[in-house]
Amino acid sequence: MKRALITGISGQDGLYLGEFLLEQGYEVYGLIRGQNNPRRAIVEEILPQATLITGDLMDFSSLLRALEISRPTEIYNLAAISYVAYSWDNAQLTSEVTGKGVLNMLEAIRLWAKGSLDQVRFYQASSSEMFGKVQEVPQRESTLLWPRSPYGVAKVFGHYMTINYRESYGMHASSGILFNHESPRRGPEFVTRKVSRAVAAIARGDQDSLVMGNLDAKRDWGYAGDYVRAMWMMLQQDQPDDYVIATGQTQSVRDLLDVAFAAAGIDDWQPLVQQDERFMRPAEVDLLIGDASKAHDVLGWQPEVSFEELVRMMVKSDQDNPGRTW
Ligand code: NAP
Ligand code: G4F
Repeated sequence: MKRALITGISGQDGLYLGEFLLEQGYEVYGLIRGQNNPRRAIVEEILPQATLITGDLMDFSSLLRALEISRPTEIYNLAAISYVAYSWDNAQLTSEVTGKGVLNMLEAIRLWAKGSLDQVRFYQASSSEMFGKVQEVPQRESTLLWPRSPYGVAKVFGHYMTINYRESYGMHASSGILFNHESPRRGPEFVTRKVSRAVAAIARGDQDSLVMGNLDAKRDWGYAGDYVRAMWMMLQQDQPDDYVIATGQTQSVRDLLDVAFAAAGIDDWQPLVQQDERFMRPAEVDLLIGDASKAHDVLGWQPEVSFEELVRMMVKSDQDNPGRTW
């Protein structure tokens, strides 16, 4: 039986990946942090067959312990401080977790696996945020990285460290450069979920308006369920590599508002939405659109859910489950 260790199992992607790997017959282990993590109950509800191990990416010995307990053949490093806006206010912490945490995990694997490093495969959750001030449109694996946030800089460190372990130790270490992906389980701090929750609340009459930041930013938004499949596909390849995972379409935050409000039967959202400086960022990533040709050709991966289907799915979920944050 294949055994997988997922860091960040309590996050959006960890929950979908856990479900996917259990369906594939894996024994699934997940790293969960804190002594009384409120998200543990969510993981236990969605993934009752998974075994949870306490640990933190900043605590090297806890990573070694997690490896010893789980003895994984595949490790998916999804844990991170992942909210870009937060990373300016907590730049050092973000660097420690999202950046140096990757090195901690890679080094823990190297020391734990010793002579059997070739028996272990590693996935790193790299990000399109690394492209930042984009130097090419669309962005592909070879596009120059120009991160625009402490989060983006930390992800670049983790990305190159993963490549370095591949080149230095022959480790089967792959990076997925994933563009934005969303779902009804998306954290409420991210723009798609903030909008889907607000639209549902406004349509119910529980909220009057919505305060937003930059409406002109464009993102390549896909569905998280499609993207975790790509992570797994990368680790099934004979050779490790880096892959862009994206839909190849881009929409603005304004487009997101169009589709989300229309899904609730509201055609004119302009009077309901205000903009405020407090949601603007010190430096913005204006345009992301990915070229996932390599993933299509080598992995045979294709996204299955369109942007419109995704947004409608999220609004419906928030209408059906008022108050739920995951
Ligand atoms: P998420 O929902 O924010 O989940 C982040 C996970 O990391 C949570 O399980 C969180 O645990 C855990 N975590 C945070 N700090 C930790 C620490 N010090 N030690 C151990 N675990 C820690 O993120 P996501 O959307 O699932 O994304 C998964 C990964 O993909 C992240 O690395 C993210 O940066 C990256 N990524 C995401 C996207 C996207 O659009 N979703 C795109 C590209 C890359 P708690 O539940 O305890 O907070
Ligand atoms: O949903 P967001 O916060 O996601 P962002 O910054 O693109 O980052 C997400 O995707 C990355 C992949 O590229 C991941 F690596 C990262 O972990 C995370 O999952 O913001 C999207 C856009 C931004 O341009 C932001 O300025 O929406 C704009 N926006 C406008 N008003 C807002 C708001 N974002 C948020 N969160 N809240 C607003 O009110």
